[in-house]
Amino acid sequence: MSSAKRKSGRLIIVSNRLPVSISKKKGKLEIQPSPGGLATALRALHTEKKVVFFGWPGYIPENSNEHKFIESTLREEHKCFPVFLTRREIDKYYYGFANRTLWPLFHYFTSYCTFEQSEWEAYQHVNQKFFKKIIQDSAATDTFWVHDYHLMLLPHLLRSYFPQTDIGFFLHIPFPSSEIFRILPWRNEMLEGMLGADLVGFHTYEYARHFLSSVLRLLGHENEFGAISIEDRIVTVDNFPMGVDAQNIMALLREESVKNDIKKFQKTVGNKDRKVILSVDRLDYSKGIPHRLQAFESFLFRYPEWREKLVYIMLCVPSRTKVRDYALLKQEVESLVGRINGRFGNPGWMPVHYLYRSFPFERLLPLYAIADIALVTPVRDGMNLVAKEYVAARTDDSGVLVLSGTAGAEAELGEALVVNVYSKEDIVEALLQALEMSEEEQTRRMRTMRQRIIDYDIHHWTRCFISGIEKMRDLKAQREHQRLTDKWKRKLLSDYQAAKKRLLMFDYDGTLISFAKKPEDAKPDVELKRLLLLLAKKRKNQLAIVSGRDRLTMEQWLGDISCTLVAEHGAWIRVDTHSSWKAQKNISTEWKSQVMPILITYEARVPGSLVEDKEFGLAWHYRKANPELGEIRSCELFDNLNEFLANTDLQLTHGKKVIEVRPGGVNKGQAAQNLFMKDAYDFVLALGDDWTDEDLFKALPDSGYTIKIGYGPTKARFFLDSPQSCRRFLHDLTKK
Ligand code: ADQ
Repeated sequence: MSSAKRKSGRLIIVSNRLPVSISKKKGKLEIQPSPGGLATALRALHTEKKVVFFGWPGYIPENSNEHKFIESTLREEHKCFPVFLTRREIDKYYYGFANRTLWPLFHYFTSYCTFEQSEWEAYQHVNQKFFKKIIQDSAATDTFWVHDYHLMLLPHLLRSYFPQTDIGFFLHIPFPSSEIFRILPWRNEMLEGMLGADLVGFHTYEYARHFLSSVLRLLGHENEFGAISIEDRIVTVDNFPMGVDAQNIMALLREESVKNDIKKFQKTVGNKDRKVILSVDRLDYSKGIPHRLQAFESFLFRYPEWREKLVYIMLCVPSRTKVRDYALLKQEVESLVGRINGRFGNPGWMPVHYLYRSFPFERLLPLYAIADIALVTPVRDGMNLVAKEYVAARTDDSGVLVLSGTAGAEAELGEALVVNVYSKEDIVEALLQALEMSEEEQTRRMRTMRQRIIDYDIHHWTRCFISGIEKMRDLKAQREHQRLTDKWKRKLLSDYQAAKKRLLMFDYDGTLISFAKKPEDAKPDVELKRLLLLLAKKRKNQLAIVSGRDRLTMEQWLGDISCTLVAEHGAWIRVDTHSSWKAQKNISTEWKSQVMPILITYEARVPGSLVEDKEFGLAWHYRKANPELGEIRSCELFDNLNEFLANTDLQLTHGKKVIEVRPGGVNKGQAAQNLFMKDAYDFVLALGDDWTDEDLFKALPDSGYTIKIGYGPTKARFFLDSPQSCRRFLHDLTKK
């Protein structure tokens, strides 16, 4: 059983708003479900045991009695721990930084962004406030799942208080490209905040990619298949497309009251002579409402034969009404609706039915059920649950979804009619296509989408994310097990002391010395030379430096130490100071003239990169290049060379910021084995950082001490976190 399954703490969900909200009507406090996509998701978790929620209840208590009453009612009846905010905090943090800075920026509306120092300070302060409230009522054994752009600093705050605790973060809105993100003056703080989590989730692969690219460019952290090593932790970044509660939607559709509403609507708005087009949104500029209305107007103008044969029901739920841009949007939408109805309507037909209010979900469903077309055309949307709810509600597989390509949902709903919301033409033609679509084609498209929505529903989403956190927990436990703790270090040193003959094999770059921008700058310093000389001098020790470097450099830098030098990953060996270099086998170098021009092309294309010409190998280094360009080009070069070298016995490796080509059969493992066979060693130690050192670790017996410097998957028995820790460890060895 994984450690995850054994864990006994609670799951703590933290979001700006609780799944329920408080309001006061006629002097009486009322509790209602909160609006919006995130609240919908949280409600699905509500029934889970051992889940509790922290968030703002949407209300400012008028006195301490109300405060106490709300606190105890929410806690006891709804598993909710309210974080109360003041009017000023709501203005500056919620309406300010969250909704005038982050929301527009992350949705690519840069011209709507404000960058106010006081709002940023309020954002930091409220994240702190959440943190302080949470730690009062939680423990290190709990698992934390923090949601959305309001609380991006919280994972880091929790991490500094609970270093080992499991923390997940999910962003419900898009993560923009790094070109956009880096406009934010406090960009590094935001990234560091998110990276406090073990698992960072997004709706789509694209958002995850954008995030990884910002982390690389701004903080310099590389990733390997979405795993970022930060000091002694690993943060995994992945995509978890959120679903809807499809089973619940289908069950509600079977309820009498919903069926009655469907019948009623069929008689009034949608009958067989009149098609229904539906849209459901929060009134937000990211939802593309004016674009859609303008396209609808063009449609009525261009295709007069459709007038009176359709009706557009446009539901808008009020949102962020205190933000100026939202108030302006409301005016714009209302004036467009008025214009269309005035221009095309008549006493018996109103083209647009505009409803500006929130509906209980049971009242929304009949509309999904009767709508022939759902027109979901956000300009930019993290996911868009409305599109998925519509599909889930089409239990007879009829209906057409028109969906913009800039909604996250598009990645999963390719059978929809996908439009570019900025092209009026596109929407007009998609509307026509939808209205004229045959029943067979509707069924074909809808059935596929519906099955997907059923399979990948909201429960699947929560399960996947939580099991992602559990995997991280297991990984942490495994890494903890591999840490070279003081206890293990004592055991190693005592075995070292007791041994009669010891073989010590050390990689050079990234192990004995930190990486330098240029390979020639990583010369051994005085301290390193002293440590190596001391270790080599001990009678019982056989010291070997096993490197990918060329033999000339090794000779110049380390030639005076009485040890074995292995160069070019094992192609060359110099047994001791009195011997000369020997090639391990008869190696041809004819291939180099063919590979070199390819590497030179990349050297020219990637400023800062350079080609190293070794005797038996060639390497292209890109440590000094722009990290992102280097990563992209290195993958491209690797693919090119892979094909080019397919039928040769050359081997291609992608190490740390380097791509190398060298003859087959030459590797550090082979070299280690040759050394190991030479004598009867009763203590073997290997230190390395790169994956070329994995060959070395694999070649050694299980009783050997193998230590990886840095983190990441490894065959080594232990970890040390950096070349600096490695130095300290060498000091300890010299003292024995
Ligand atoms: P939202 O921007 O709120 O969510 P969306 O995903 O479409 O957008 O969710 C809206 C939810 O509100 C739906 O469940 C819908 O049924 C409900 N709703 C909309 N209009 C309503 C009305 N008039 N009355 C009642 N209910 C209404 C944010 C992100 C999205 C992301 C979600 C979830 O902006 O991109 O999909 O979070 O991660």
